[in-house]
Amino acid sequence: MGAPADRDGGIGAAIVGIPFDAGTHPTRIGSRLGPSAIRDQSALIMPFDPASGIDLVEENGLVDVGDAAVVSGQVEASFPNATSLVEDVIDRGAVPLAIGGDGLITLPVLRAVGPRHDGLAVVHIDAHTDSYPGPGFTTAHTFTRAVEEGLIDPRRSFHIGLRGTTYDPAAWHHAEELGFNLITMDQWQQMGTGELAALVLGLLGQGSAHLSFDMDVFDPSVAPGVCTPAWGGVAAADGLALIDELSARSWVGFDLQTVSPPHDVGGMTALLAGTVMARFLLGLASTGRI
Ligand SMILES: [Mn+2]
Repeated sequence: MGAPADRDGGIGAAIVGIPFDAGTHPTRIGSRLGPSAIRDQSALIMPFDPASGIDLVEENGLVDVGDAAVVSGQVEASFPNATSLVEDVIDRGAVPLAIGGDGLITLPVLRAVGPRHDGLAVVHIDAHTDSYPGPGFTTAHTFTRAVEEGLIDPRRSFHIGLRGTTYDPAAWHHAEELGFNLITMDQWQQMGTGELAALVLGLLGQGSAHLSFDMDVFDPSVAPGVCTPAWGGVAAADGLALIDELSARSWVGFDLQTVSPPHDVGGMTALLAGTVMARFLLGLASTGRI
């Protein structure tokens, strides 16, 4: 998309690559290649939005600070570097836009964002809760660890788009026990995107919030290149419409994960991921946040 690595005069939003996956998925490894694939496809996303008149790169200080120094599967060696790079851009006054990587990359991002905002809410859009019971660092435990570490307030946080099968019968129940608000894909489709966005924005109120986006919330027919596909997801237009509705408020952080280039078709999942990010940025820019 032509975002520079740095610029004079301050930065508004900063892309941070976290090319890390836990390596624990039984069959589909590849999201460590996600950041480079999204950058490649972002050549198709032009910086100027004719509908709003916004130029994302020139007028809003978008930069791409590159990738954190991480090694897939090595949590202890990698996460401090990812957290540190996100902290750097926050300290420069920018909204961090982290790109993974698998769903576990949200944890080092929240370790940077959470301590700067009391009672941080997370709106997690995903087919899965990633809030399973039990110890360890896998993509199923990202938000369990985030709650235990006191990084977020689960009672102001959401998992949106839940569906599909699970290996643990307690998966959804455990997320509710932690305090999260759960909205299944069935509920999303019944209430419609506008009503869903109003519900979420109403609970968030004026408090600090972070948006975490797993590409598998989309149906595999539009986003095949993800770590854990689940049929019955949203169409591209509906997912982008939710981003449009939600992005028109102040957000203190953003991450997007699970693009898996070896499973993609013609780069279309990576292009959709870049488009989600661009639409999120347009929302921030329309509110004057960046
Ligand atoms: Mn997921």
